[in-house]
Amino acid sequence: MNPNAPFRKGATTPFQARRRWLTALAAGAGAAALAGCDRLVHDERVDATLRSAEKLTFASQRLLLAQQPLAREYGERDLSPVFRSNGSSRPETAEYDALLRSNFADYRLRVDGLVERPQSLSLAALKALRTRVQITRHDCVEGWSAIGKWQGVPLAQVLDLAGLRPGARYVIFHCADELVKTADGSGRYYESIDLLDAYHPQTLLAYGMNGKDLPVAHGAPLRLRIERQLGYKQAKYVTRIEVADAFAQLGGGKGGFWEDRGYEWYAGI
Ligand SMILES: Nc1nc2c(c(=O)[nH]1)N[C@H]1C(S)=C(S)[C@@H](COP(=O)(O)O)O[C@H]1N2
Ligand SMILES: [Mo]
Repeated sequence: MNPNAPFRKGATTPFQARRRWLTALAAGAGAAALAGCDRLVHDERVDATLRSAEKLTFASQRLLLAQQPLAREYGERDLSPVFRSNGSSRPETAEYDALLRSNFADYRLRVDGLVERPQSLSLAALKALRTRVQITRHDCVEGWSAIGKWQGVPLAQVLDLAGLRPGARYVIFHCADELVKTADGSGRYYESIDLLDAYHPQTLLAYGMNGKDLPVAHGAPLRLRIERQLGYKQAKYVTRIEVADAFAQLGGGKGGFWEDRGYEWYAGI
């Protein structure tokens, strides 16, 4: 069995599980279209036709994208000799300084919101969960790329620990840094993704980079890797994960620090 398979509960095949789940996600609107897609989806010509059909719902389009789910993975020899840091390179708060001094022994990842069992996880607890290593290319919207090796726990594992409650649709990442210094904290970095990307097998909470602990400049002790989207979605310095039914209530209402400043929420590569 593929240990990275996102759906492996009971006797249900991954395909059935995904269909049921996506059908629920479509909340009725796209359900009819989805039922049709399931029968046709293995035919590439049909895929192409469907992809171009404007009347498809968002959920059905995501079902098609799920047919080519993995971002490309590379080999050790492809690793970039230099992987630059971008945005914040160190949160400038007393709390973060204290965490750094203890080498993150006192760090806790909070998981709350629409979950059955809110969590407060130490780095050791996160490292004790299933681990995954992947070598992928990071693409920043500013026009640079770099290939790095990431080690971390699949976000799906952490979400399963907490257990999603009905109504859960988004996973919001709260970060320790303020990219823009403000009096009211509105410059704090945050991001959000939907459940399809949250349960993607390459979506990790990474604590390791290129075979070492995640460096401060790259988001220590924990950062998101979501490999089919652009650099600004890869939230660094994650301190809290909130499961929610919406993100309009947060920040500028667009789902992320850069989204609030005009960037796309879905930053597909
Ligand atoms: N918390 C936080 N996460 C962040 C940023 C940031 O400034 N703060 N910058 C984003 C951008 S635009 C990019 S390209 C990547 C850069 O990751 P790196 O520093 O590991 O290269 O982090 C993203 N995640
Ligand atoms: Mo970026």
